[in-house]
This record gives sequence, structure tokens and C-alpha cells, in this order.
Amino acid sequence: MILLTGFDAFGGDVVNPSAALARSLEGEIVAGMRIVVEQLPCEFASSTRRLFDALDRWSPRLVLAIGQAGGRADLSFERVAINLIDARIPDNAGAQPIDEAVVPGGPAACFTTLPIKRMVAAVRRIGVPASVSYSAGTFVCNQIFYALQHRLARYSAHIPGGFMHVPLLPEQAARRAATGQTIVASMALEQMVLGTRAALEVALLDPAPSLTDGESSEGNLS
Ligand code: PCA
Repeated sequence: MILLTGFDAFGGDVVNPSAALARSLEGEIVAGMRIVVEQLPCEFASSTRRLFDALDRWSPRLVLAIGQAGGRADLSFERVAINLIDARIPDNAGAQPIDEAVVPGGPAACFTTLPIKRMVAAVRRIGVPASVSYSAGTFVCNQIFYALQHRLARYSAHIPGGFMHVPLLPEQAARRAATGQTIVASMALEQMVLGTRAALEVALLDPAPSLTDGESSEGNLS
């Protein structure tokens, strides 16, 4: 199994491209493995438990968590999750934790264990914009990314895992423009689907991160 996670809509939006993207790929077979999907609440308190339950239920061979990043223009593959929560806006439960750790006493950061540079190259090869990102922010996405890497590092088997931020959908960008907000980039869902499929294929066929890829220091040491 390949586990994809997406988030519920948040911050006044009625859709979240990450959930739409994950749902579009649900049930597909990539490199011989079936994609399963877990849609996570955009809530600090409950999202991590939901992620861990999904890991236990599916025992996936690869995990890609996905979230929306308004303003970004490409599929951005995150290199590093930090042990910090600093919420800019309240989550969907109204919680707005500031200056808290994701895992108290945990390492300051966890790196992706996906071969993100090869994934970015594969996505670009099919004409879909993609890049490596060095910050997943300090909101629920970074929390989930950190919790995922922290947990996978404790598994005896190497299960590659990581996080991808995606742009807004065109209708979300149009809605912002119509209400006088700053014009922001967007990407059609079909493009996101094509790019994610290409990225997953590469990650499954050649999962070992190279030295210049985002290998997890935690994973290496444990
Ligand atoms: N994006 C937010 C949380 C949920 C989502 O899709 C983030 O980047 O933290």
C-alpha cells in the first residue's frame, strides 16, 4: 500500500486541493502498489492520532502526506519538518497554539526520507512545475510531517515518508481575486494528479535517497 493523506478545507476555504488530489488517486495502482487515502482534520489535536491510526491500519510501504499552501505555484516537496508549532490562524477546532513543540523533547528537525530531488525531476520532466521546499511552515502541515517522520524513524523497516505542499485550485484563486485579495498562483487538479503519479512512480522504483537527497538523520542513526 501507498498511503496518501490530504487535509480538510480550512481558513475559510470550502475545498482543500490536497484532499481532492488524494481522492483522485485513491485506489490506483502505482508500481504494483495500491493507493489508500486518509483525509485528516485540519486540527492540531486530532490529526496526528488519525495519521497514526492510518499507519497502523494500512502498514504502508510509502507515505506521502499532502497539504495546501496558498501562494505557492508548484508541487513543493518538503525537505525538513521542524519541532515547532506557531499557528498563524486558528485550526478548524479553534485552537491556535503558539511556540509549542510538536514532540516535546524531540529533535529540532526531521528530514524527509523520500528521494525528493529525483521526484521533482520526474515531475518537471512531464511538464508539471515542481521544486524542493525547505520550510513546511509551522501550522498543522508541519506538525503532521514532523509526527510522520518521527514515527517512521522508529520503525524497524525503512518506510519512506514525506510531505508535499500543493498550490490552490483555480477556483480558490478566482474566489480570492473576486473578493479583492492578492492574486495568487493556482494549479489545475489534473496537473497535480499527473505530477503526483510521476513522483510516486520514481519514489517506488528507486526509493533510496541519494546523499544529496533528504535522508533522515534520525532514520540513519536509529
Ligand atoms: N495546509 C495547512 C494545514 C492544512 C493544509 O492543507 C498547512 O500548510 O499547514
